[in-house]
Amino acid sequence: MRKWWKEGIVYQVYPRSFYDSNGDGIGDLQGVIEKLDYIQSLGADIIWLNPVYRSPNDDNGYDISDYYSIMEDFGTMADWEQLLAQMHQRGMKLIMDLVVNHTSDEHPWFVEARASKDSLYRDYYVWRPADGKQPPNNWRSFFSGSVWELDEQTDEYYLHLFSKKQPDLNWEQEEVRLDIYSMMKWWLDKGIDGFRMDVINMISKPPQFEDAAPVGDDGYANGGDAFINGPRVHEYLQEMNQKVLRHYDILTVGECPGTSPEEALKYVGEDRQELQMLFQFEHMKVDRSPDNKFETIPWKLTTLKRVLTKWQTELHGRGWNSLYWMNHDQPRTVSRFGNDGQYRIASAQMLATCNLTMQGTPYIYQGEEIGMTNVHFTDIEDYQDLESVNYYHTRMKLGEDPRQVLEQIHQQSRDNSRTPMQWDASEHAGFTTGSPWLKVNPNYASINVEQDRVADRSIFAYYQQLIQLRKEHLTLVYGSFENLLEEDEQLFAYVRKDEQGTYLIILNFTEQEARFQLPDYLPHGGWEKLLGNDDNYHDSDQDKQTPANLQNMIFSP
Ligand code: ISL
Ligand code: CA
Repeated sequence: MRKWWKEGIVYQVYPRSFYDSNGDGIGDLQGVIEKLDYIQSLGADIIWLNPVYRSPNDDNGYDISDYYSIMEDFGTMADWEQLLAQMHQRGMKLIMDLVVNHTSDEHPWFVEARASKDSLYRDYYVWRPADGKQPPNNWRSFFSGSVWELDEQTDEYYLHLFSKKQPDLNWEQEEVRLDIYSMMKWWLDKGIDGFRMDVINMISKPPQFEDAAPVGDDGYANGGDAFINGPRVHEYLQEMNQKVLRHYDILTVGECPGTSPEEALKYVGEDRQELQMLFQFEHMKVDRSPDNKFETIPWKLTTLKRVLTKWQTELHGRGWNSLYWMNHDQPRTVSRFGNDGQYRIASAQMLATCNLTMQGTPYIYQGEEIGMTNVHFTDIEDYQDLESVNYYHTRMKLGEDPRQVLEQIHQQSRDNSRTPMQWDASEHAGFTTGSPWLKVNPNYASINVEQDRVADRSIFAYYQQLIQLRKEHLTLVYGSFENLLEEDEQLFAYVRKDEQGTYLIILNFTEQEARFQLPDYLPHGGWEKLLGNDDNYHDSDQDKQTPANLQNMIFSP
């Protein structure tokens, strides 16, 4: 069935780093309002806004101390209402981040909860008695160290999968769930158009909290098998759907690390009444060691294609995909999957083509549309992301070489995506007139929105064409997906097809030219090139289309 949230293009705004309207060095809501023309001109019609709620900012807003207020750094509720109104006037939709696996430790619920064992809010969080000096189990937090923190006052440990300033809510407690549902309704009744749900597949933890294996050199183990897609998660989401979601025409996307297509269908299967789509992370793992996200490993195109193809085909007709190369937690797209040197522009365009010609709802992260790259801070002090900073200090304690650890951080740090948006070549890339909260990538003088606009080959303009094409050819949204070259390490070629048409997409992921052989069962000759960035291709070449050097083409017969 056709749906606005299937046909829409999402632009993700990380407000802290997008545009600073008042010179305090921090991006803000008025900054987003000022740049709505920019986002709309790209062709995006939905914005996913990272958390803007009140927060002490231990994890840049993912530690919420009041779900009903706006963070002062970002502005006021009036600013937020103005943003929503202006977006709706333009026919754009606003998706808010929903962070309900945990709150801030400064949230009044937790302040109350930790005050005494008899507090009315005690059971809003997960507590275990202190038995000697050992935490209740050996799970490692996503941000290093134990998932348990001893609360001295009541001599019990509380659970935090993320930082110790992000205590996990206890979803077993019905009052917690009902309070969350009321809060969701409150925002939906203000007129928002959906939620991106932070680590929503981790909200149900088996109460036994058994040790996990294997134990790493830091003394901890990954407890994910227990709490990822935990025992009651679907019960909770069906309840949330019944009580809240089904009463609104909204987009819902669950962030679900560690989820296979089979598991995914339990969340997004059309018969399930849970969510509409989720973010899967399998393609975010192709270049990482399974035990350590900071350990970059060489990746193969065949692996990436296998993962993407599996999601395309297994969800087809049964659930809906979301498509992305990056977000605020991931390295920059061109640096990771393309080439951020000589072929930066060609590869940014090629990767854009891939993201925008598969089945699912495409997400574009701020700066991706101008080919922004990873940053290489040489001093750990320049990194702000607590995941990177904690990792660094943990590895230092284990006696590792600081240069090597910094090199790992260069590749995989979340700050790669969080450096300020590069608007122009003026100081601080035109992001702020003040001093930015996180240093601007030094390459801003050559990579910025202004520069891209006047360049011979504009990435932004290419995105515009691509989005236009997708909107005009709905087969690119709804059609089936067939991977043509499973074993090829250079080309990703696939066919999108339905009653309306057939489309052939050829992408070269390498720096070398590649030869594409049309399979016999596809028409030979008569293909029209709709879009592409390979200037060397001529229509007379029909059977030997050769996308060169990280370039790509889209054809239709
Ligand atoms: O497990 C991962 C990828 O395989 C992680 O990147 C995981 O997705 C991430 O740590 C969860 O992210 C979300 O919740 C965090 C917050 O810091 C991130 O910014 C947010 O996107 C805690 O709220
Ligand atoms: Ca500001």
